[in-house]
Amino acid sequence: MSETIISADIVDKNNAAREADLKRDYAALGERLDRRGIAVDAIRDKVEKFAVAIPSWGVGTGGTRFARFPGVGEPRDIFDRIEDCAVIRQLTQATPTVSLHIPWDKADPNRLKQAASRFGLGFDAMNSNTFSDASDQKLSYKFGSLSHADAATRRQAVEHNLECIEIGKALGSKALTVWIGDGSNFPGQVNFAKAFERYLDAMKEIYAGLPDDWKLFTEHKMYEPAFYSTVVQDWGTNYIIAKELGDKAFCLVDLGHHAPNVNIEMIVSRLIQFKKLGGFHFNDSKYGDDDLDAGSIDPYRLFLVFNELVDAELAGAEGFDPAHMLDQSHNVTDPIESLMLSAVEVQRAYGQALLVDRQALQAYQDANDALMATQTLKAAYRTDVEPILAMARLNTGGAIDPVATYRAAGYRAKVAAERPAVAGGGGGIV
Ligand SMILES: [Mn+2]
Repeated sequence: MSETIISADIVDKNNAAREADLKRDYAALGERLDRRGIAVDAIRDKVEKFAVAIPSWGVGTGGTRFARFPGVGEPRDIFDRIEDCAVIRQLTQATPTVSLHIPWDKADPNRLKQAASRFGLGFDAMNSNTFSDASDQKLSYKFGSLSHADAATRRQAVEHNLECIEIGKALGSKALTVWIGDGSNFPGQVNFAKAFERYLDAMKEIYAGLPDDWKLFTEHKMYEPAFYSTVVQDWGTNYIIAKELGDKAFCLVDLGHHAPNVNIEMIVSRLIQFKKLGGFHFNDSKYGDDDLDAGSIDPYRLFLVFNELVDAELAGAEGFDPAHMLDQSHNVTDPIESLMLSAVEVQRAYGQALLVDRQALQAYQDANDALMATQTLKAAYRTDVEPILAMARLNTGGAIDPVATYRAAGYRAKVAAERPAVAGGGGGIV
């Protein structure tokens, strides 16, 4: 039995105050879904099994390009970060794993394992960092890492990624996510083809160090920190990388890493069709890589992404097992509250996508009935699945209302007293 951080009494008391209403809402929704031939309990069972990983860096306050305004009780190290992740897990029951970032989370692997298993947490994908310089680093990544013109700098970046794999092996992780900041700010600064060739050669060395049961995720990003070109710019480049490297290499889609108005759900469909969808960094954006909370700006887009995922899941697409991770930055909210709500939003999109009448949809598609086809999606999207999500949390020991319960528990005030404010600190967001 794993330990919990928020006392069970507080969770029970908060649930008891909401349980009768929830049961009525759940029964009413069940009746409505029954008329559509959908068993509410079957949807709830699937939602209960849905999981999304918390990025360790997400529990700290992020910064803007201009300033960082730390919150109170911010985690001081990875062990504090694990405790914050345990709170998110306890109240949502949707986030059983933590995704670590090296070197920010570097610590004795045995201690890390112990700290996580205390709260029943596991480790998701490892994340390497060659987009900033560590204090003890010999060569700088100012002008790139895996694609750097200098062989010794590329070697250092490769070694760092191999070290991430070694740490991950000790922790029971099964994947490495690589995102690089390499690119250029000026036309002519970098030779596109040569930089990509150097990157591919470096990635082949990393891939060679990957255990057989691991996956390698590469993350594309259109711009930032490089503002003219990036080496891994878009999903097409990412697909080429995954094809060049081999069967264990997959593309990771961060929802904020595309040009405005790009049809991300179609990219998702393509990657599924050609067996190269590795997983997601969920977040939301209005303009660029804003790293806002999942579903906060365009929840319909999140639903449409999940519509593709559920379509593949129900079709039993071979080898289809995408990793779900959050990747967001918090400047004006409590990161724990934002991460809990984002986990729930991702779960909500999954629940709504499970309600799509796929038989009807296909019939409308075949009949070229555009209006009814799109209304079929809308009917699922318009359904308020909150009672299903809340019932899934109640059934699995979570909170019917995670944020209200978290606030009632006074966790932030408690850790503010235990964790003195520190100047600066990590919190880069990729
Ligand atoms: Mn990301």
